Amino acid sequence: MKDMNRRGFLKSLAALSSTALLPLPLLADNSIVTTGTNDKVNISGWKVSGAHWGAFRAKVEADRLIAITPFEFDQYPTDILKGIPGVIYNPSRVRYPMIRLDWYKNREKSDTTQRGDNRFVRVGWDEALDTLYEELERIQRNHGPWALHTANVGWRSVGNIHSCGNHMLRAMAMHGNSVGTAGDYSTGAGQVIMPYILGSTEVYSQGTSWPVILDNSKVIIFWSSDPVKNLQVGWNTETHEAYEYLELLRDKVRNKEIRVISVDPVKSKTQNYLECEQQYVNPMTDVAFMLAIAHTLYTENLYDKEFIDMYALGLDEFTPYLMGKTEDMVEKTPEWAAPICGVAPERIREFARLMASNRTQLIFGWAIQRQQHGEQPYWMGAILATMLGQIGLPGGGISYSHHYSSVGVPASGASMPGAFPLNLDTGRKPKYDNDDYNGYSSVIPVARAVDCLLEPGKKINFNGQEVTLPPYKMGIFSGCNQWHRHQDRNRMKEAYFNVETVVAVDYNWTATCRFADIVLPACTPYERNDLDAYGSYSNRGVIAMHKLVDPLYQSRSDFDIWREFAKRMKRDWEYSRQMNEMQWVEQIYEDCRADNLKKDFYMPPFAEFWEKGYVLFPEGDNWVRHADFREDPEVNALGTPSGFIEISSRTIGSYGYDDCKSHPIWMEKIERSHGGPGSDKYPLWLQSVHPDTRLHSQTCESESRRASYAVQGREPCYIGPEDAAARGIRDGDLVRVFNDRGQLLAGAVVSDNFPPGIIRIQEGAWYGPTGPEIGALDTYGDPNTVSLDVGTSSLAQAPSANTCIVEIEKFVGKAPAVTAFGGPTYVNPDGSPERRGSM
Ligand SMILES: Nc1nc2c(c(=O)[nH]1)N[C@H]1C(S)=C(S)[C@@H](COP(=O)(O)OP(=O)(O)OC[C@H]3O[C@@H](n4cnc5c(=O)[nH]c(N)nc54)[C@H](O)[C@@H]3O)O[C@H]1N2
Ligand SMILES: Nc1nc2c(c(=O)[nH]1)N[C@H]1C(S)=C(S)[C@@H](COP(=O)(O)OP(=O)(O)OC[C@H]3O[C@@H](n4cnc5c(=O)[nH]c(N)nc54)[C@H](O)[C@@H]3O)O[C@H]1N2
Ligand SMILES: [Mo]
Repeated sequence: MKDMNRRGFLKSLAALSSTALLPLPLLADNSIVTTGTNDKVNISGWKVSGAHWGAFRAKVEADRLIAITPFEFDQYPTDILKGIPGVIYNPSRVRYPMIRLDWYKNREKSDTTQRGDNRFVRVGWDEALDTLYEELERIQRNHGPWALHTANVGWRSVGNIHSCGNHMLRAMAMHGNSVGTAGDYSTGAGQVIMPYILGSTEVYSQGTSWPVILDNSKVIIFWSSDPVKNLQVGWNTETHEAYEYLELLRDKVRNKEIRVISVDPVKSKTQNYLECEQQYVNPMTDVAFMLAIAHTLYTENLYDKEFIDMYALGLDEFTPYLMGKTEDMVEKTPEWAAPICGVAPERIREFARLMASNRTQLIFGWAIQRQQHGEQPYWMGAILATMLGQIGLPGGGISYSHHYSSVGVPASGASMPGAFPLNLDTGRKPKYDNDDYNGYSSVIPVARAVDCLLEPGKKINFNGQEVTLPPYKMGIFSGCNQWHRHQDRNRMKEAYFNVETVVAVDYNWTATCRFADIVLPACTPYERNDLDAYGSYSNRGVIAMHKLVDPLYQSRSDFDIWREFAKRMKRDWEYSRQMNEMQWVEQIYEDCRADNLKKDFYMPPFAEFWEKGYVLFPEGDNWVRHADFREDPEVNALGTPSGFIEISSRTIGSYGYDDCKSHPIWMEKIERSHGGPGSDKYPLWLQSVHPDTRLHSQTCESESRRASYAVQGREPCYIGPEDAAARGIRDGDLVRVFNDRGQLLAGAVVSDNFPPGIIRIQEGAWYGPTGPEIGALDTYGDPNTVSLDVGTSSLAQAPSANTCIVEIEKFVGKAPAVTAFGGPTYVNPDGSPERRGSM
């Protein structure tokens, strides 16, 4: 199986019966998740469903999920699947509509400092939806659209009909306008800067096909990219097909056919898996490293002048900075960079020579742009690739997406199913058709939502425009966990004192519910019927999402919740277009089928699809990113202002920002470990990368899953042996991680993967403070308790989660119990304990 090439894979797809395969043990064993046996499973009669972390089969008996096993075509299933039973059955489920105690009594005049004390009153659905409706009426009548923030949707579950953000937004759009968001937490800096440089976001673009890379690249640099960890999940139901290529790459590394280097401060999962080289770099200093590489390419004449002449603009405006003739008047030599980035000068030169003398594929991840000045390393990466002159060649150039959603797996070319509409139908207007934002902006950069509450009316720069922050009075969250994803909990608490009403719609009692006023219980994706695209970029097929069990407690699907809400405006018929759940599933399937028929992709009639559970399309052709531009830069001009690669950008320069100039520059950070600002007091860099064990905060609620990685019931905090020894910390100890912004408890895991000065807590750990007050100790280990909430720069205003320094100590004394899980404290309106709710 090891040598299996694409053809082999396709053949095996065809040969598969309804017996599950035993896959290669790259990620997980293929056991029945809930029983742990390794026997082959006879899946006849098992239902099919999908998740961001893969498709699966489920055995259901008497409305109870008994067992799940990976989808028969998934050769590299992930252990995250084991979290699914615990997503449905766990003590943190949102069982009933709930209203926060003091809000229940005083509504918009409630004591907002009590928010987070977790005392809630159980109400019926009608009361909850009536209350929400009255609140929206009040907001639109008394204030207007600037006073409602419909927070951007995050990693809501897969499934095109129930995409919960679409439901919430469509329902809100029927009632009135609101403050929306631009960008996202994932690639906020990258998606704004790259269109100026290479003409598209790059981060969400299909990349050169893996087979092309494997056949042509001689050097591959994974730069802040950990695909073996991060390809476990995808935006749509993930196929995990890219792992096959990583497996082939490992063989090529072993056989010394391809040299792979991981530029990362830590030994990543990918580096460990491929057993490839690591190039250590001090955190947040990659730009200095890259400038010195560029300096070597330039001064040693290793750069491709012809390519630059033909395809790029602005080298002449950049090189004076490189050579120390402008700005700081410092030449960006390897000797200059070494003390900043921690890479020896000779090694920097070797790096430049290695890249220039081989077909080199650069593969950037996203964490490097999730830090202050995160635009700069992306821009510098593009400049290096341009100087190497290999953009558009097979196995050369630069990619910003190969760690994501199986980018690089050749796409089938088939159309994927559409989604439930998030906008109003054509010609329809909101009940309050008011566009007067009172001078405030109607759209804000997503990560500046907390600033709005602390600095109302402030004018900030954003991508060449001016944004005036609206001091909204009400916020609605659905499909995102704001109290996981956003930075700096204590700053958030202070800000939220100024919001009158917060609504959360979720199936699990996350911290976002705890810090809300009205909480509506959605059901999980396993309690409703739906369908999803199989493969986010490969367009591999369409997967049915069979309802596995009925909605638990009083939870309802997002569709049902918002259709019911729309009744309050007598617009439920319009909301649903008079179709029910299964009619929508069928309609969207049939639309997709009709599209594909035109393209000669066969899809069976709906009933047959639903019974079988999936349609798969054959793989498409190999593809090389930017090859068309290379072939003819006039006809296939890039989407940049000039149509060429922009080494310097006059457009960005014209904005006059001092934190994002007309070409990349090295800028010191507000705070930085390894000798940077603030490191005397807080010497450790806290990286909060994406979890190996979860999708963000999802599945953290699964008790069995959590037990498989938690340390003394807390989120792991990874630390290197030297830092641990220096502080008397041993593997398995409870530790307190802190800085001036906050403090948290976590469980130490001592690992050789972490060099001195660097610790890791994976994002998505549920926030569970000892109390609602500012500064309270977080009992489970949410890294955003201590992270920094600043925009990357005036250009993108994106989150800077990875700019964060801390200190850590062994926790002594009696540790407070973990408060993150288990739902609300049920109380009666007089505040006395209510027993019914918790039953
Ligand atoms: N420190 C730090 N912070 C980070 C990051 C980092 O690297 N470091 N990364 C950032 C990034 S890139 C991202 S994308 C964000 C992710 O942030 P989010 O997208 O907010 O994270 P999730 O945990 O996936 O939250 C999804 C929520 O939706 C709920 N949900 C799922 N399905 C449904 C549904 O069908 N209906 C309803 N009503 N609710 C549903 C889930 O229960 C969960 O609470 O985090 C960001 N935050
Ligand atoms: N298993 C799993 N996979 C996921 C997700 C998940 O939650 N779980 N989330 C998905 C989502 S929403 C996103 S946005 C992507 C995130 O994708 P990324 O943002 O690329 O992923 P991270 O895991 O945060 O970090 C990747 C690597 O960057 C390195 N790194 C961090 N800072 C620096 C730096 O300053 N310099 C250098 N050279 N390296 C640095 C880290 O050490 C880590 O090895 O992942 C997706 N995939
Ligand atoms: Mo993300």
